[in-house]
Amino acid sequence: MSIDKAEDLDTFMEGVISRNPGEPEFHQAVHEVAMDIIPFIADKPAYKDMRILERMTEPDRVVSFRVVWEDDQGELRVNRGFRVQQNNSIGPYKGGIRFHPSVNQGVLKFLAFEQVFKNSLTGLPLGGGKGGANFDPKGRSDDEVMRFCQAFMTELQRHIGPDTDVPAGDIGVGAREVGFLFGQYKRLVNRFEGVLTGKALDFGGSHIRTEATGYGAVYMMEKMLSHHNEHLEDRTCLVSGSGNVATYCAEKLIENGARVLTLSDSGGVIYAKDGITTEHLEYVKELKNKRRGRIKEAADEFGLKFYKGKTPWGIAGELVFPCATQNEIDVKDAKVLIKNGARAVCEGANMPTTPDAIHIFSSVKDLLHAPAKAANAGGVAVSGLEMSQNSLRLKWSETEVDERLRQIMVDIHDECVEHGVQKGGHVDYSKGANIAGFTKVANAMLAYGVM
Ligand code: NDP
Ligand code: 2IT
Repeated sequence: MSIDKAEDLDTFMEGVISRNPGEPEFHQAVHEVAMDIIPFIADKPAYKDMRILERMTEPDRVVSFRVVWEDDQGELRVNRGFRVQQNNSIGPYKGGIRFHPSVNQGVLKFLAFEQVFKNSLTGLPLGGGKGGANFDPKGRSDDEVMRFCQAFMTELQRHIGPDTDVPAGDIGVGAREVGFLFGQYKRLVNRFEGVLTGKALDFGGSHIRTEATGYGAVYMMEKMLSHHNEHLEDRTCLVSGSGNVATYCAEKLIENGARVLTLSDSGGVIYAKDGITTEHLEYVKELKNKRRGRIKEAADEFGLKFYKGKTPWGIAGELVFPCATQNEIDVKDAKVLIKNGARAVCEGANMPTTPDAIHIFSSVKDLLHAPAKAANAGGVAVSGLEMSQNSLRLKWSETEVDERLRQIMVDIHDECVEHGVQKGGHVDYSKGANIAGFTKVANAMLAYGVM
């Protein structure tokens, strides 16, 4: 498809949709970017003539493979694994691995596409990719998860490497899975190298990587508020999810004197009127990472309210942190959040807000909204710092990594302001993030010529 009429978003999207049938999440992610980039490049012929945006929507390659493993009953199981290598113009492909039954090629293509812009925003030399499998770790024993991870890596290893493609965790992939994946890679290639991030501290991991996405989202919120002469202290917060991003987001909020009212999982939401405490949070971490239980058990343990099958969005709170999954806030949720006095939304999860809900948020004057590619970039940023430490064969202190993370989030905030400030001073953080993320990758692609 030609984008001679690059101004025409509809024409551009028709092409994307026809080339990528049956991948609605990918269409959604591309549309959110194209909306800002097509007007931006309208008077920049170099980007238009070299078809930069068109090329960015086409992954460098998509690898799909069979994963066969044996369950505890001795039955053979067959899953499908993927790695989407989206763009390596500014560094090796970099992005997480997701294990969840909803994983398919379209979901991973949306995540890989987003990752390119996010990684560019970090200011580090990181390209974008994403991988995963339609494997459901829920209810599986440690041995089953190990056999699955080993089978998955046996194929994946031929496509990755510390200067080629560096995976990490995402939904369903945490410290346990990264350990199994890294061990199998090391065994197969007979080299100890920084091919995965999110490793444990004992074998090449970085301080603060576990905490980084959640902490980073709070640093972003803190900076958005201070930019508007406000602060975090005493604000009520709604956090969804109870995994890696949600728990460390809640931890940093509590440390800053904010009141976290909720945590959730796919079974429902817990509500603590006086705020989730550090004791509650330590229990939830142990529950989720060791016992692999459900969030309802935390409500039972501490006498908190539990709303089965509900999300946090019906509860009144000022600062909103969706930290579970894509499209978890819809129009109805957005309207209720606004009616209940939401002041700011900071996206810990990837693409957690539906396009219509984003429209509702942006129709509210002064509502602050940090999009995922800016707000949750702290995780991959510290992954980038883990890669640097692995290359140097050094380990930086907790304080040093945390300081670097904080500075990266402040820089991302300021880039969003630079490219997203509107007449009257309102900041369109999504526009700012899209343009800032696009420009670096696009300039590198221009430098390389036709490929
Ligand atoms: P985890 O697997 O640690 O936790 C995921 C949490 O989200 C769980 O509480 C899970 O509940 C809930 N959840 C997942 N899918 C659904 C669903 N379909 N409906 C309702 N709840 C759901 O994952 P992470 O915390 O790592 O990831 C959360 C989000 O943050 C994802 O969007 C991920 O892409 C994004 N992200 C993660 C980064 C990281 O460093 N880990 C970095 C940047 C973004 P249940 O157990 O019931 O499924
Ligand atoms: O969505 C994400 O940024 C991640 N899952 C983390 C990626 C990484 O390489 O650390």
